[in-house]
Amino acid sequence: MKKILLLSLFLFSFPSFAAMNHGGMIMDEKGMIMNHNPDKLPKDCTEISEDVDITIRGGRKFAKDYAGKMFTYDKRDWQVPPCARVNVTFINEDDIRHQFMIHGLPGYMYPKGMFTIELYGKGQKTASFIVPSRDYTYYIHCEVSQHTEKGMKGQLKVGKGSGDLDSILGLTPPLTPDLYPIKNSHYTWITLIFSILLGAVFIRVLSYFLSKREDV
Ligand SMILES: [Cu+2]
Repeated sequence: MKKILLLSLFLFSFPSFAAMNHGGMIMDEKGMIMNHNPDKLPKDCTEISEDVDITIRGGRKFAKDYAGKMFTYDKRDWQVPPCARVNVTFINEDDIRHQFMIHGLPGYMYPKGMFTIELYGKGQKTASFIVPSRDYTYYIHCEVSQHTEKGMKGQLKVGKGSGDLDSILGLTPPLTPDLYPIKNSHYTWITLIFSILLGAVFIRVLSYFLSKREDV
């Protein structure tokens, strides 16, 4: 009886006991949060300077104005003060998996320097991370295969940041742009002249037959 009481106390002490918490990972049937950190301060911060709430949407529809791109976020550039607590609400508007993944955070607090919110389909999740004090530009992306290349990339500047990252839609050009060069040889010119001549002959023949019809 005592054991059951203890067990139920243990279970109900968690707000969501259906979700599993493995180390820095919180998972359920809708998605996953990695390295949620609402209170642990980076070594170089004495206190949380500010709470910054960010709502970010991800999906196909936000990329429709960008040629050759398929997915992106509704906004791709943020700036927060040093030592801010960033509360991210990530909304996935697609029926496929998307992530909000930020890299370069201190490894002693965030394993592999990452903080991630992942949604397996339409839905939303909120989690927090606290940024260090130095001016730096953090890389944000969706790691699902080809999604970064197809437009799902952004940046978060802490303080003044450390410059802009490349290939952010509407902000910076790609490092290696897609090029489709056409190699013109003398065959190109021969084909072009031949096509023009053929077109001229066709027009002459057509006008001849039309004038004959008018004569009748
Ligand atoms: Cu994605």
